[in-house]
Amino acid sequence: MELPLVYVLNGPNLNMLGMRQPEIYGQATLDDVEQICIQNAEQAEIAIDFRQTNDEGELVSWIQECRGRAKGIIINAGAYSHTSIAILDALLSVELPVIEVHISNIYRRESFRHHSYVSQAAMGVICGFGLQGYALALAAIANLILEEDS
Ligand code: CA2
Repeated sequence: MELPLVYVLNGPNLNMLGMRQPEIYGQATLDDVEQICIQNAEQAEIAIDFRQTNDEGELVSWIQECRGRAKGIIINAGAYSHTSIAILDALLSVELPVIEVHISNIYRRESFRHHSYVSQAAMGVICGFGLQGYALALAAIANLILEEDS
């Protein structure tokens, strides 16, 4: 039986994880994030497509690509979360369950990070739990997909 596919999309500067600002984002790298996702997807019996881009348009294209292919989207859109109506529109257009993740607690940071356009398209938001947020998001989306299919 084919496992349901979930896209795990990461936005700008997340490729820099582990290289700078460890006091905010920790020591782990994006490869470590991917490994956590692979392990937790296996446990949750879902397949994942894990990607990162610094390009807003590419994120929009990847979200559009999910239509008819994926059962859900986990997205850390990085700083585009706070600015991008294009990403919000793409997420709304695909009509899939979306979970938003942020490594840091965006509400304990600068006020410009307190609003996220992505949240408007999300079933739920996980922030402030570091890389563990991706594991939590995978468990949550697996449940949502199970509920939808039953
Ligand atoms: O906390 C998160 O996951 C964020 O989405 C990370 C974004 C930030 O703009 C959001 O407000 C919250 C930043 C991506 C990581 O940027 C780095 C920059 C330098 C070194 C390491 C990471």
